[in-house]
Amino acid sequence: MKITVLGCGALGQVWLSALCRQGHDVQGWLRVPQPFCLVNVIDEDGTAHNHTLPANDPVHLAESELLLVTLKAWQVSGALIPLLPQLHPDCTLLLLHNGMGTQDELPANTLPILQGVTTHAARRDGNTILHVARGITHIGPSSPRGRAMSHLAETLHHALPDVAWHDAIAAANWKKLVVNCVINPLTAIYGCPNGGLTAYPEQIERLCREAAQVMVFEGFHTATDTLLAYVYDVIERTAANHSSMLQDVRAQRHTEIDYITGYLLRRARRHGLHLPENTRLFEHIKQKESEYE
Ligand code: KPL
Repeated sequence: MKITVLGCGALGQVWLSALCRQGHDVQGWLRVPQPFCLVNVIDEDGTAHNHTLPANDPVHLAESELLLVTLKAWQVSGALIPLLPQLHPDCTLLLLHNGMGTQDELPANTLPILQGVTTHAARRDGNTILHVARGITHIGPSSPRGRAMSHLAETLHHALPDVAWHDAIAAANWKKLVVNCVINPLTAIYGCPNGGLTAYPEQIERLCREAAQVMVFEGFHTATDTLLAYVYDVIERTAANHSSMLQDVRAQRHTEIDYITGYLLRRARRHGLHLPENTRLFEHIKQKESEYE
């Protein structure tokens, strides 16, 4: 299958390497155009995979059947909008990032669009990408034509298992959004690994209570306790991780807060809900970003 991966960061390189090893015709697409991209991934079992792959080839892009977008949420619309006119009308877009709301920033189009969330963990170490934990990628349709693309789950699963297809992906997206609303800002504020958050049970409970209220208004069947159990499960499974927001704040990078807590607050406002605890965290992270030198 002909595939372009937009965003060659840690997760993008893990996918490029996995798809290439599976025999797919893949290229990377970088912000600053390059003829090649170097992919160096070390799997969690220590196996190294080095590839030199084509990059930024407009013919490859125009013939791609899948555009896999692994950028940070705040980079998506800026990078994707100029590419949309160059895509084949049947090219499927798969958006794989933390947070929600990027699709609202895209112009109306008729492409099949899929949205996904993943629990694979990868991080950069110099010029190498460490694939530190295998996980599950949940994907599903978020445009009418996306519904006919379930076969892609199988294709992607063969390259980088596990991939699960969900006809109703919104519920999985919201659960991951809640996890990110709790873990990401709190770890960035307290400067601790995910496991350190067990010291803040009251705050976690308030955050989940507020998120549950919004989810119920959005039409999902959930409750504070269900979300709490899910959040604690992720905290436990990723106890040693440094969340992406903690890493962003430490490196003085733009965070994904606008698409995580910011998205939750925007949806809450539409339902006339006020979320004091989430608002406080949102403002705290915005304050931190404004203090970067
Ligand atoms: O998605 C994550 C992130 O760090 O962005 C979690 C699930 C919190 C894992 O660290």
